[in-house]
Amino acid sequence: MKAKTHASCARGIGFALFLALPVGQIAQVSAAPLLTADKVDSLYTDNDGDAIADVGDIIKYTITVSNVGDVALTNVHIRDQLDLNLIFDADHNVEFGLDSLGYAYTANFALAVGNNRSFGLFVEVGDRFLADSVSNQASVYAAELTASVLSDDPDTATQFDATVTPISQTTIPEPTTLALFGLGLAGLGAMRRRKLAA
Ligand SMILES: [Ca+2]
Ligand SMILES: [Ca+2]
Repeated sequence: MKAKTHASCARGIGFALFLALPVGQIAQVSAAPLLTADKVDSLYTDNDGDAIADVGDIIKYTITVSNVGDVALTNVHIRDQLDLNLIFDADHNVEFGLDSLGYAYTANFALAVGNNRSFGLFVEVGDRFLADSVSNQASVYAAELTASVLSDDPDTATQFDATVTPISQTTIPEPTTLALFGLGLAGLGAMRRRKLAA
């Protein structure tokens, strides 16, 4: 007769333990890592004082990550792909870096059960903005989670939705820009005159 393998012995012992355990212990709920991320926009610098973000103004996103599960979270970090017309504000950002793919990101951090942590992300509205709003959404990762979690705009009822910021369309070129534009035209005219004279 063939001898029992170690694996089959282990299975047998395991089955015996399963039978011996009280029902309450068998039904024990497993640990559930869980986090949420709120993303709120605000106008940090409003150059023309119109209370709307427009070219040159700085938007501050405040992203708050909360550990709402029953497991301590490690290697938590935020990644946020910026709209092409938003400029990462190197002067104000201290908690976010920018990678070569255009993602703003935080360093890894730990988050105990029930704790939260907020981060400020500063972006400047670029001068090629054609839309009347800009939409941004962050993703949050943790070693204990099998998938990333999308941020939510807490100002709207929809869950896990992007944060949408209105952008003003009434940007008037500054006098210096107009003056340079005029000089450029004058220079082109002079070049053309020189070519005709040659
Ligand atoms: Ca403004
Ligand atoms: Ca929402």
